[in-house]
Amino acid sequence: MTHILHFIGAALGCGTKKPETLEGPEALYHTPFLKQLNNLGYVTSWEDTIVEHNPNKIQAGTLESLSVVHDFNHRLAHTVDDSLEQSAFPIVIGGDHSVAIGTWSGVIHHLNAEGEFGLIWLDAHMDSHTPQTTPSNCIHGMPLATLLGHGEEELTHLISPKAKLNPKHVVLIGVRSFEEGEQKLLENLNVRIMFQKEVHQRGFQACFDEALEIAQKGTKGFGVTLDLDMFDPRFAPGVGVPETDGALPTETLPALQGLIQNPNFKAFEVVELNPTLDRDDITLTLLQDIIASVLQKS
Ligand SMILES: [Mn+2]
Repeated sequence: MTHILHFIGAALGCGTKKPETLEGPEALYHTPFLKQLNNLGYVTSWEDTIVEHNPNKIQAGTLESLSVVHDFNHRLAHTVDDSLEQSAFPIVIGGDHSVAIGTWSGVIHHLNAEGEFGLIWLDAHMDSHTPQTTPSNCIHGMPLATLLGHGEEELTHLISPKAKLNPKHVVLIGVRSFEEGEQKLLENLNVRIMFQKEVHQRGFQACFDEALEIAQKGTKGFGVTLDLDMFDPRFAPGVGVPETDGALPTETLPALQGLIQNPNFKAFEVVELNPTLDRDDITLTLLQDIIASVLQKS
């Protein structure tokens, strides 16, 4: 099967206090990576880069940036929807993690799968705050709660007023830094959380296999959103909120290998590359290795 890959840059940084995160997509764009993928037999294009519009110069990492995040995600959701309409496989490159609101709202809308879509959330954090529980006011700490239907209507009602995700089809892997308010929300919703401690005990492969089952059972498809801060900072220094004791690429990448061949897998997203914090392109190179693993054909 020939896959048409649409890379979509999601250049948003106002969901974090380190807005240079919006430079992530451009860093990948300027590498020869897409050309190399064409040589692997893919039909690849950099479809578009959605760029943050902030005409009133609202400060990044505040709740006031909600309108900027809303406008951005509205455009991103339609771009992702268009890609799927063309039978392409969207690969979204962030940008801060609040771009997940647009990516998955677009995918779920396209599949008419509100409440019937699986999402695997790979992250050091829970990203499940609401404006009422957030200690930081950063919207990149809220996208999972938003997709579950909790938070400001301006974002939870993006594209449609329905909650995009049903908690029973959602899994987090790699969590090791979180606050009480978001933990309470996820626990009340019975979302399966695999803390990094569990990953250390069982191995990433076993955890990911279980996540695949949860995300596919009773759904119309599933997606994976990968926050580069899931990794130990030794392997991914170029992120805004690094957390020690993270995942190892040598363990994670083999589990992701060939995922593209699963017909239920509908889109992939990698976020939080901050090139200004990277060292020797370590994180940019890891980002390419991750995508290459997912796309590897057996
Ligand atoms: Mn995140």
